[in-house]
Amino acid sequence: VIRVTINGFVYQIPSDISIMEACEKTGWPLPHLCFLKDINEIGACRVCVVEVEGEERLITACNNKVYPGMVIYTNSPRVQEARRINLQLILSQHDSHCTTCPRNGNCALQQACFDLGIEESLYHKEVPENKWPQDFPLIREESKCIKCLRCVQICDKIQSLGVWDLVRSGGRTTVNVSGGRHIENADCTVCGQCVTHCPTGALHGRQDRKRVYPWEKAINNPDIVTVVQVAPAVRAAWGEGLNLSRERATPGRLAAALRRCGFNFVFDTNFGADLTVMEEASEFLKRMTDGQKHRYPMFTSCCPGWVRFLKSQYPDMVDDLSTSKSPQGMQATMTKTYFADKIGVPADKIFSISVMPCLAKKSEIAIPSLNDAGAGQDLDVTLTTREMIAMIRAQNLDVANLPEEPFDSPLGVSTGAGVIFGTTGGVMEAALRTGYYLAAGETPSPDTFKTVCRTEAHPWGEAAYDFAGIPVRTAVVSGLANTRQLIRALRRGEVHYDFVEVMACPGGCVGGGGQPIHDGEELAAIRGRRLHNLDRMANIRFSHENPEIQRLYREFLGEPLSEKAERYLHTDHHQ
Ligand code: HC0
Ligand code: SF4
Repeated sequence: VIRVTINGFVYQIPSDISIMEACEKTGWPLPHLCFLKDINEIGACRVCVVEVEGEERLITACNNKVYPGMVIYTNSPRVQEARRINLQLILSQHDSHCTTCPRNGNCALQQACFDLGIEESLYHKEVPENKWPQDFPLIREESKCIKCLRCVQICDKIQSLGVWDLVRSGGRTTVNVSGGRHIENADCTVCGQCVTHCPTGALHGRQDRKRVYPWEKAINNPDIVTVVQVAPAVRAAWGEGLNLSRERATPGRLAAALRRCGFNFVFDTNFGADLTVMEEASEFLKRMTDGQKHRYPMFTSCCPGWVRFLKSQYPDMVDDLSTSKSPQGMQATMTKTYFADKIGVPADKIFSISVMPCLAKKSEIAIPSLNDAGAGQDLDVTLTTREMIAMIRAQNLDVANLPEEPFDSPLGVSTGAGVIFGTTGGVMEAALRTGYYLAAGETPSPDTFKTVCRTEAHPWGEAAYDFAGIPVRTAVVSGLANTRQLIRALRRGEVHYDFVEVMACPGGCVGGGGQPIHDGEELAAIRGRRLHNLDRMANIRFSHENPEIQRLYREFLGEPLSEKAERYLHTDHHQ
């Protein structure tokens, strides 16, 4: 413990922490744009500068440590003036058309300028026009980039991909796709972690709301039936963007809000998750008993960021991906086959939309081999949680006081197993619950397969079980740098598993690239707990006990892995 003085007050603080941390701990948080704890501590934006007695120059707080007896001023006139000048320099290269920016109202630069009383941009010059391909799900606007390098570091350190890099030099230095590549050829997984860590609107998702509205196109078109499905992780975060308390932001209120946006049917991707469990657990058991020796485990395939990663980084392992489609994909195909038959509407008159916490899902729906219903794409549009929030806001609804309503049936009834898909380890836990039942013929306690947290030894979690005489070794990982370590260990033969769940985004979909953004604050763990609570409160906690799933097999699919199930619910990842 050391003694420091901040703004005239004396504090005892731990030694060996940064000035930034010391100020935060003592109630003097500093403004910053580029700082991301443990990931980007480079002092590039110079907005966190402080004055330190005895030092001639102002010092960046994020990458300098405290020392005993240090005397710090966080808000002196000199500090304030320097911050304003630094912001003016950033603004000189920034396209400040805030009203049409996707980050309007949620932008660290906008906030810092407002807080520091910047009323006009002093040195503004025209910024270059955007040349980015507008059909890619992830969009970069050079004119909004403040060169904070967060995207470079997130992609490199957390996702091990290095899609972004600094290019050009001097005053023309900026960030772009590394190695002079085009984004389409840069092995980008479209996980969107760069988007959720960008302080401004320089990186954002492709906006697809205009494909659902204007109204005459899909919503309110009397010739078209609109169907929306909502992913598990969306319910854990949607309230954040609408200022709803946790108690108010229930799945039932979300269903009610979507109904008032004009969708004819509001379905739950959790139903699709239950269906994925049925197929994937059956596929896994078949693999475990097929008499063949498998060098690698079976990998889950529901995260399109992870699937893109495997295809580009380790193409020889693609055969070890589960052939089961993602819940989004299964739900979509059932919507335009089974459900279309039920309501007597041809598939090409159904406009099907999903709301996902994810950007990569926007690319998943365009993969030809996932479209099996025979009427164009099984899903027409995928919106992110952020786009859905904007859509609800556009209705001017009093969301907090909406009644809670059920999802529509038959693709809206789901279980606690489905809802935990949205958080790391949940797919595995849900699949093991049903897998055990299928193998042993008896239902275990739903809490038997709580995932083991990652250990000191590995950046992934592992657990082993006995399925009526079949030993089952499992691992769970999220974040692609962690995943790369796991895959290297598998390839070197250091670890052996039978079934592995991978999610590209740290914490799973709850931390997905389409979720509400809280500058630098990681909410995946809190949102994950919300999903586990929903599971605990659910009446049914096993996918195979979902009555609507049982009915779907009875009326349409036969049984898991039947010829029909293979045709509609499985895919060939090589296509
Ligand atoms: Fe996910 Fe999913 S859990 S990938 O994260 O499996 O996006 O929430 O919808 O499809 O269910 C995302 C979330 C999903 C799918 C589900 C899976
Ligand atoms: Fe998308 Fe979820 Fe995968 Fe992230 S973890 S890329 S949000 S599916």
